[in-house]
Amino acid sequence: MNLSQPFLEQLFYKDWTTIPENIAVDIIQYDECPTYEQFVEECLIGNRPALFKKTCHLMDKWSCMTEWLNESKTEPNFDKLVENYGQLDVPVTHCSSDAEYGEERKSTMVFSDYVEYWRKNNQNTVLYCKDWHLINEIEKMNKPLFYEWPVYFRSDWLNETCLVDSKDDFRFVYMGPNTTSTKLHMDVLGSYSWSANICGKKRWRFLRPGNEMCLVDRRKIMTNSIDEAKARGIDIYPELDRLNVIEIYQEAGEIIFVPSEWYHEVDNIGNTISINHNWYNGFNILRIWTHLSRIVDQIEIKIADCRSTLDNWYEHCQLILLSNEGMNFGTFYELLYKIGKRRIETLSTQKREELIGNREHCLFDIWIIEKVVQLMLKNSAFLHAFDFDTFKCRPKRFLNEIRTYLQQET
Ligand SMILES: O=C(O)CCC(=O)C(=O)O
Ligand SMILES: [Fe+2]
Repeated sequence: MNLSQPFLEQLFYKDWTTIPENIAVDIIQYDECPTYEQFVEECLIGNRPALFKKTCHLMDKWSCMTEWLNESKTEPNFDKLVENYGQLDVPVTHCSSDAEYGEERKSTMVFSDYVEYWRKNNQNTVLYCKDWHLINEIEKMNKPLFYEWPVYFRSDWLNETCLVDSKDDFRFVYMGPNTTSTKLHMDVLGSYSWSANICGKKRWRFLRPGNEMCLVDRRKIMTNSIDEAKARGIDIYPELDRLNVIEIYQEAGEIIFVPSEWYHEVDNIGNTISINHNWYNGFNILRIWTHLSRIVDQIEIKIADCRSTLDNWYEHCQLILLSNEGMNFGTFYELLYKIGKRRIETLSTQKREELIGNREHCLFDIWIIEKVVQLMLKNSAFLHAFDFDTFKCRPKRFLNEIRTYLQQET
């Protein structure tokens, strides 16, 4: 995660306040590992999808690539999986064509029962074991991890704060038979995600931000299936002819990077196992903030009629935001505060020679947090909904702390 001083200076000069349109429409394919800075530039800041091919060797040393698979490394080793994790409870989604994304039937199964279902796999139901917090469970049991967090995705404020606070994190394992799938969706809060395929094949279909509007029907409802919209045709989806689907197949041993706010649909081909993280960091934090504030604007419009009857109307909007998205402006601010404090702490306590390039990354993180908090203080919903004295540190005081720190360090 090393950034050089010249790269950091470039970041300081960049215009971060306008979010650029995604012009590029293709997926970057890396045959060799890019440098961290190249990935930051092309994918994190460029907000473009990428595929790390097998020749990058990112997953070669992961123990799950041998332990979870049969000898020829093509199929799951069901016996071994049951031996390792059989007694654990796992979340299971019932894939069906009619439910909306996120509204499919969900249940919990004991993993050994799930594997029994999977092995037979002759039922009509298609059960997908997804969003399984296996990594967290393994850590709690103090067992060694079965994968390594690739350096490209390690600047991760979301999981960093979840882990510090021992909250449910966003590191998942997905397992399922042929035809299990994830419907068209954007990741939570417009976060990035990455997905590493252990076995089987995934067909990914991406839409660049904004292009999902072509899948909105005349009643203003968006479909959750690209194929279904195509089958219904232009009479129902008036902008369908502008739809631009970017398709890619991900093989075992390959990693996909999903940028912020790109809708995507995923189909599994064959027995498929993958590891996936959702995350955000300094490079998309302004997008996350803009995304959150856009959702609040929509909530405000929806409940505008209660404005005169509710004296804590702004607070009410934030409560809705928290329950719908798992985050509101208050918890978002606290996250920024936590990361900012941690970076200042790291810079002040670690020896310079230990930090090397990481010093620049910490400085960038603090610098961009200052930008976001500054924007937050211009948002009337933030100013009205919260009593800043209930925060660990009032935003203006926090800004002063950051500014003083940056002045002395840069
Ligand atoms: O693999 C899947 O089924 C879905 C993965 C996904 O949506 C993601 O990684 O963002
Ligand atoms: Fe996703």
